[in-house]
Amino acid sequence: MTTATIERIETSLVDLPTIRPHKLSVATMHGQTLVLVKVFCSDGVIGIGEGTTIGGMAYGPESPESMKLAIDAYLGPAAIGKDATRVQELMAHIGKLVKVNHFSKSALETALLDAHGKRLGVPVTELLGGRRRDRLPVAWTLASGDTSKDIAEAEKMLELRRHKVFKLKIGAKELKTDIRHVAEIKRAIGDRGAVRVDVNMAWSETQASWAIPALADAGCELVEQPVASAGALARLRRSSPVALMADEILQGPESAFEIARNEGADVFAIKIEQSGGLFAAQRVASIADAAGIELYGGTMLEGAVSTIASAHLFASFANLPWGTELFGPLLITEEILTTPLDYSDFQLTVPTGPGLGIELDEAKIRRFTRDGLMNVVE
Ligand code: MUC
Ligand code: MG
Repeated sequence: MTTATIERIETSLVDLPTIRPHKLSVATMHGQTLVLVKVFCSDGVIGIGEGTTIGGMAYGPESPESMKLAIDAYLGPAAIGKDATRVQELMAHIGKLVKVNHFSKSALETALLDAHGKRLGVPVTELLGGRRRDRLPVAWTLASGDTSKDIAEAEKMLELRRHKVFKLKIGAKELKTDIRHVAEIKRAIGDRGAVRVDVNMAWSETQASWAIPALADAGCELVEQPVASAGALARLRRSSPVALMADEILQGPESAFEIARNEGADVFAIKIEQSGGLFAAQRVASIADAAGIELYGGTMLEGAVSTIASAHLFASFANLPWGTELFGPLLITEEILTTPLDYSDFQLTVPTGPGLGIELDEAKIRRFTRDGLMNVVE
């Protein structure tokens, strides 16, 4: 077995514009900030990782700035000098020193796995048990805030053969307005595509119990996180005519176990960042499998690095009946890789090279790095 220690960790914030405003019930995004993490090892191997969130602190407790600070001041120093070939052991050590901070841990763990895959000459999927599929179905989120613009966007995606599953962001408007919006889009798409919604916890239980059957009548096949409370989601599930998916309440293996125990969701939106990293997300998937809960590969609107880290994990899942929403890089105006990802025929190809199997366009990254600053921990 090769030996290598961690010598240096660099972090930077990369601010990238989005192709259009992206409207969720919690925030409207005009850009996305990637927290890029580079881990430099004593054997010359460099691993890259990424953290993102949505709308600053509107979605969850971590922001890009707080992730960078957590890595610079705590996770990074705890990793310096440690064995880079024992990723699980190192992340367990960091877990004792740093509570929660799931997104920051995911960014660092991704970089460690990328480095270790490069070191061993194998894709990250192989470090996670092995690949079961080479391509992943990818849904697209319609969130322009305007029904006719969303229909035009869906038509374009169908014509390009890039996406045929559409997730609609609702919850910011009146219930009836939102339901009309969903019905009009489904009517326009017909059998050419599927429609799902994500409410991002905006509704009360009584609002949701009225709206969910109406969404089902409109042709919506899945409702994601309609309410904030896990208990309310479990109660709604008992009479829901469509599948209900947990997202925000799914914060790693312990929460997954609680939701499963309470029969609180039909589907889990698994996210590597929200779970606390790829290994934690893998444990969430195992709990779901054991409980008969179906899987969906979620996103934190990640850039190419964390999107591909997620893709390596999702490619290893035994069951992935609801596909993925790994479209984050397509929402960003800039290509940050030397070789763009392959999105075609409604799917994303999982790279086959060592580690994540991708390479950053460093000149492009430098151009969008905030204040030209890169922090170094050594
Ligand atoms: C979420 O809540 O699922 C995923 C797609 C999208 O547009 O927002 C994200 C976050
Ligand atoms: Mg969601």
